[in-house]
Amino acid sequence: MSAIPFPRGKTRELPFPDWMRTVQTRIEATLSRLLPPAEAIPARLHQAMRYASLNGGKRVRPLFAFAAGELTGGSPEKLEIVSSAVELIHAYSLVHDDLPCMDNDVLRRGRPTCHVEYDEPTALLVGDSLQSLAFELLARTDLGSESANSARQLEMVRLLAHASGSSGMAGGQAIDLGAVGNVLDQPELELMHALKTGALIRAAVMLGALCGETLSDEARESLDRFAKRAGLLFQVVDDILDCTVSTATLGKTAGKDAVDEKPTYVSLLGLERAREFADELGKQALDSLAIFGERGQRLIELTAFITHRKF
Ligand code: GRG
Repeated sequence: MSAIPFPRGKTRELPFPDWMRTVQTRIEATLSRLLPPAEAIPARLHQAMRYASLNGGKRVRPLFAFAAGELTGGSPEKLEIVSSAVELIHAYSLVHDDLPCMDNDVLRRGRPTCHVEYDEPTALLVGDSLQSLAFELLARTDLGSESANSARQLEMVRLLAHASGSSGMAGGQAIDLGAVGNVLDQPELELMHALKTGALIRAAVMLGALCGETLSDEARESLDRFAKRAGLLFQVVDDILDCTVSTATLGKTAGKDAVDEKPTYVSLLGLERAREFADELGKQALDSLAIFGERGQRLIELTAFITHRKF
C-alpha cells in the first residue's frame, strides 16, 4: 500500500449523487469557459463546437478522472483541465462516429447530431478542432510549471494521444467498422471494446490520478487494472441498454446495434449472460481497488453507477 494522504478537498464528504452533480456542473462551466466563444470567427465552427460539447452527456470520463483524483489528492483546478481534455476527445469521437460515413446517426443526447444541425464538413472540422483543443489544454502552463510537473504533463499528453489514436479509440473504431455483419468471438470483441471505449476511460482514470500525489508502481498497476475492467463494464452495459431501453430514455437511437448487425456482448452471449458478465466485471473492478481502502470510495460508487445506469 502506498503512503498517499487523504485528499484535502471537501467534496469527499458529499453523498455520491451530490458529488456527481458537482463534478458535472463544474465540467459544464469549465468547458464553456475553455471553448472558443460562439461569436469568435469562424463563428459557425465555434458554435458547432459548443453545440457538440455543452449541455449534454453524463460526463462519465470526467467523473472517472475526478474520482481517481480524489484517490491521490489531486487539485480540483488540474482535474478540471484534464477532465475537460478527455471529454473533448469523447465529444469529437461522437461527432465523427455519427457521420454518414461511419454510424450515420441523426440523434445524440436527445438532439440532432452535429452534422444534421450544421452540415457534414462543419462536423468534420468540429471533431478535428475539439481534438486539437484537448491537447492544447494539456499543454497549458497552469497545469504545471515546475520541471517535475512538466514531465507529468508530457506523460499526460502521451497517455491521451495513445488512448485516442490507432492503438486506442480510433483503432477500436476501425475494428468496429470492419466487423459489421461478421461474428466476432469474445476475445476479438473484448479487444475492439478495450480500444474503442475502454482506452479513453482508462486514460481518464490515469490522468485524474496524475493530478495528485505520485502512486507507487503497485498502486498504479492496480488502478490501471481497475480502469480496464471498468471500461469494459461500461461497454457491456451500453450493449445491454441499446437493446433494452427506449430511444427517448437513451437520447440516441436505440436498437441500432442489431439493425446495423454490429457484434455486441448481447449478440454474442445473449441478454442474461451479458448481465452476468457485467456483474463479474464489476466484481473484478472492485477487487482491484482493495489496495486503496477508503480512498477508493468514489471509484467504488462510480462503478455501481455505471453498472446500474439507465441511459
Ligand atoms: C470516430 C475515432 C472515432 C471513434 C468513435 C466513441 C466512439 C468511437 C463511438 C461511439 C459509439 C458508441 C455507441 C460507443 C459505445 C460506448 C460509448 C462511447 C457510448 C457513448 O458514451 P456515453 O454514454 O455518452 O458516455 P454521453 O452522451 O453520456 O457522453
